[in-house]
Amino acid sequence: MEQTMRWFGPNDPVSLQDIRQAGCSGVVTALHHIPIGAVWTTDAIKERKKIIEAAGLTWTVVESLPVHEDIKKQTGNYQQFIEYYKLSLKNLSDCGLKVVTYNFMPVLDWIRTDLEYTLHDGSKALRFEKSAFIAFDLFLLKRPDAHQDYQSGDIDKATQRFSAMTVTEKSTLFKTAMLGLPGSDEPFSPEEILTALKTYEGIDNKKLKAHLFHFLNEISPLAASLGINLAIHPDDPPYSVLGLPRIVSTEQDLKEIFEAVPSVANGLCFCTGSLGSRPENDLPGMVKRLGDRIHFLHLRSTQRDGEGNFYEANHLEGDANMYEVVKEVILLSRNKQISIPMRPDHGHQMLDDLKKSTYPGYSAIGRLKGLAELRGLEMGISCSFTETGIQQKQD
Ligand code: CS2
Ligand code: MN
Repeated sequence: MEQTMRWFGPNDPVSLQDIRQAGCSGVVTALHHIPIGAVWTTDAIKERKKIIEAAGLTWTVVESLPVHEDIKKQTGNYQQFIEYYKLSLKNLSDCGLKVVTYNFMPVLDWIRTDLEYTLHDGSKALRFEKSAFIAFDLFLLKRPDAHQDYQSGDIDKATQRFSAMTVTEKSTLFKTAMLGLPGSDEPFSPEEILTALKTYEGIDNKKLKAHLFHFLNEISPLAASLGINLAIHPDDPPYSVLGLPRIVSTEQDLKEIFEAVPSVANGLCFCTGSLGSRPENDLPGMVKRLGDRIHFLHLRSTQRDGEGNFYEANHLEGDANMYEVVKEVILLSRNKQISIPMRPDHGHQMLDDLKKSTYPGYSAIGRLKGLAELRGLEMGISCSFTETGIQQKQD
């Protein structure tokens, strides 16, 4: 695996020097200052590339080239936005970029209810708590008809949970749930969210899938001809939230996406954290079966409970069987003679970083720890394979 870390650009409190010292050869970044939908010019791309290379690193993966909401809904000038997307891909390829990550989640990216969930050792993790989220939806956002999406037992639990919260806890929950987009510290306002949610009325999973397939049919041939691999990021969490459709949550979803556009350029960012918070997703099996389309890896683990809650665990602990995942990745890499870019996706806020303010999940030390553990795991498995003469992928 090629080791990388995410860098949010020149305003990121974690520097390129930090990332280099963590042992990375590459960074994963995006031009967050360019409005969603606008073309990334070669000048802007080159400028960013120059900064990264001056620090002795490579810009390995674009994360993300965001997809405009009009493309997801097929409203307004969506065909024009698809053309802009193609232009950005062409410009990225002209500058030597080869892997482009994106997602197709309506309105919001990831959702958590707690950014400071304190673990037994005092470090902090991101957490999703079902009752708190339902309480947010029903009593803070006050989404019309939200109660129809929940079972009465869950509503009772959320009601109790909410009445036990202090005013400060309510306001923190509100800000956290509305954060939505990594790379921005600007939460949405409730009015903005409610208006955006309304624009998805009439768009169910089937329709959103058709819109994704149209988009992929448009961009994949170009990506293939440019030598760019597209990597769709799964939904986080991998199920419907706030009544919105979600279509990149299961192995079946991914199979349909790959069948709809058979080109290998139409691929996946295999995020074990997002997919792993849904118990039926068999992560090592998915690497085995979908391996040809995996162009980028996000490695992290979540710890679920039986109640629909999860928190982000240490990279080698929690529910993801990281040993089996990394073993499958190594077999895949040997078989295909490639090195897939990987980054530790999130890390705990710990040690000196507890005093600092960074993008949620993206402090330096927790990610460094995750990366170091994953790198050790990879080396151990690789060496044991070499000793036992395992070279090729098994059935
Ligand atoms: C990331 C995603 O921070 C994260 O959880 O893994 O937000 C990811 O960058 C996007 O969904 C990709 O478009
Ligand atoms: Mn991820």
